[in-house]
Amino acid sequence: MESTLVILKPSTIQRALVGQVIDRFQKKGLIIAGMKMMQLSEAILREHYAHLVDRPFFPGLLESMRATPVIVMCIKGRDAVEVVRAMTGATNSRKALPGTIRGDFSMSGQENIVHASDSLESADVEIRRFFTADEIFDYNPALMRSMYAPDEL
Ligand code: IDP
Ligand code: MG
Repeated sequence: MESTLVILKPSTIQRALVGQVIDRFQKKGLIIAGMKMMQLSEAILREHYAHLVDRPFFPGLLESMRATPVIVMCIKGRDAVEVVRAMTGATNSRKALPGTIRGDFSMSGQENIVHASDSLESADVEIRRFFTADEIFDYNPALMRSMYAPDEL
């Protein structure tokens, strides 16, 4: 099973969409292996968004990601990285397809509801960036056998 990192961004907290977004992941059959609220520091955001620090919108992104605490989630499932990315939709929410989280809940390129890891490699790094080992729980819901065929587990 793969694990991936999701961040419910400050706009999701402000707009009271936390429950609806988490509901989508749970209904899909993804497992919440870790979840907590935290205030992101500039330092952790510079690391997390290292690929964007030189972009003109970066100061605005920093401010936006620090506007309120966020909710960080470690989400587990078969092919979880790809599945969660697909559920998230395109970066610019106006281009994100209807049915995706960004496509359904946002009109913005910046205020786009969730972060989701873009590869297995970044998921591993990002989960360790936001969680300590004892904050990730290794359990399987009782309904696991109804959610997957035996050869998919
Ligand atoms: P992703 O979140 O879809 O992986 P990235 O390119 O990694 O997209 O960008 C990280 C975040 O930076 C985006 O989710 C968005 O909040 C913000 N961002 C990316 N491009 C722009 C832009 O052109 N203007 C404003 N914010 C942007
Ligand atoms: Mg990204």
